Amino acid sequence: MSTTSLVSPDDIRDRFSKAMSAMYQAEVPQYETLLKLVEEVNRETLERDSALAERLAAHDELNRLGVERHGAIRVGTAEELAMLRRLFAVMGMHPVGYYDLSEAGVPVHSTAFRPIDDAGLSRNPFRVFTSLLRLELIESPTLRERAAAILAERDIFTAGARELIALSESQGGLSDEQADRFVAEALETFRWHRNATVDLDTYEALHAEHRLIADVVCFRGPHINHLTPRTLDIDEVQKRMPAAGMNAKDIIEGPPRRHCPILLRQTSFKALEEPTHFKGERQGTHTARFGEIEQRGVALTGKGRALYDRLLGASREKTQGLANEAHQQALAEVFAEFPDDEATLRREELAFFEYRLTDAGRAADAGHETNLDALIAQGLVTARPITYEDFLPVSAAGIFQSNLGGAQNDAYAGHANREAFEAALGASVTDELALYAEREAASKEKVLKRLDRATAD
Ligand code: OOG
Ligand code: NI
Repeated sequence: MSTTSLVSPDDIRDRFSKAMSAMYQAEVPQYETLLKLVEEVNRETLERDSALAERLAAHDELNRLGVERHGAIRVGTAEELAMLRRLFAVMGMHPVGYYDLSEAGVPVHSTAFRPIDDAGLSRNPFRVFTSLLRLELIESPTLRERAAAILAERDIFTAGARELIALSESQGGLSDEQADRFVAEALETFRWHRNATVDLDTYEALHAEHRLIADVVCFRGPHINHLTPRTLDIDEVQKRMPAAGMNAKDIIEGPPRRHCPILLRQTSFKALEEPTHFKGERQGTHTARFGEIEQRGVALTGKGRALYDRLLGASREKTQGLANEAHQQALAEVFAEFPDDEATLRREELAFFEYRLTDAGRAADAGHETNLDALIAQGLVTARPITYEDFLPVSAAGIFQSNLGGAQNDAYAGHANREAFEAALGASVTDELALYAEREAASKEKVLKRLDRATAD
């Protein structure tokens, strides 16, 4: 019998996200400025909107408002991706969703490693958007082979990280001391290295094909390229970024500002030029790392998502070339068609909700309806929007592009290949819609069972 007591994967993820945040603030001081700005706007928003403050407090959200919501990395080979899957699993983070970015002219496909269950999400929702470079989309065989050869030379994991991952797998978790060591070792994979592994000419050749290829191929590891805190008012932070010295991305990605927020809105400060040493004693710069903020709303059903995609598509022509404020206004006009009250979103099955008993519902006794609408009308049950925990491919493409100097290559488009991604990952990715649907169904069943049992009590 083992005498080691194991810490929960959620706890390891919490330690890891905090260590990543400290490391990134030290590496990219402008990110620390962004965190301060977000904190300031969040504080002012809560002071202004006491209903929001109360709702967040009731949902136990206030104490983790300051923790980062996500980060992103890009890797070069199937082996790296497969090992990352095992590394993230130690922290209760599993691959959810498949994102094809080739459609947007970026030669990668991606998933998000994230906690899946309610307890994990509410403990610390930190997730990592992880992209795999698709060398097969590089047209020049010489360049493709050169890139593959450079990548074959590196090991992005420390020996200690590899040992602790294997140990976690064999003993079913890590002890407190092992977890601390694991976090320190894992952090090394995500650290910035100012020494490139190639000479400047090689860097420039890869950069000319696509800036992202140079970013993935020319360094010792997949440096974390951004972290993203949660803001309660993304429009306000966007507005204040320039005065705080940040070069803000032109527009906020995602849906417009609404009464009932849906999905995910994001913006960022643009990637900074960082001094880089190349082999052969040459100095240069590399531009990859930025800071982002996000504001999340309710998860949409397949039907709601189809409506979102249609309206976003319809807005494209109208918003083309507009500055943020005019862009937001045009977007809002197109999205007027999307119902903006919780009752309609629920009734029309556009969004996912979690059902709970009210105090009256918990005290209820005999024979109740099994119709949820009736139970809600009677004040026995409430429906609460389920937060969207994933990403949006069009928004992700916008974030990629704003940090790649607008470069894109249409020749990459039309190459979704989920099978190849899963083969590289060594596992299948979970379907995000199925996760929300399961949560909604489970909450419905629990509520109805309880009211049913109340009749027998
Ligand atoms: C990832 C960009 C996508 C998001 O929030 O949509 C992303 C990257 O630049 O590597 O992080
Ligand atoms: Ni991001």
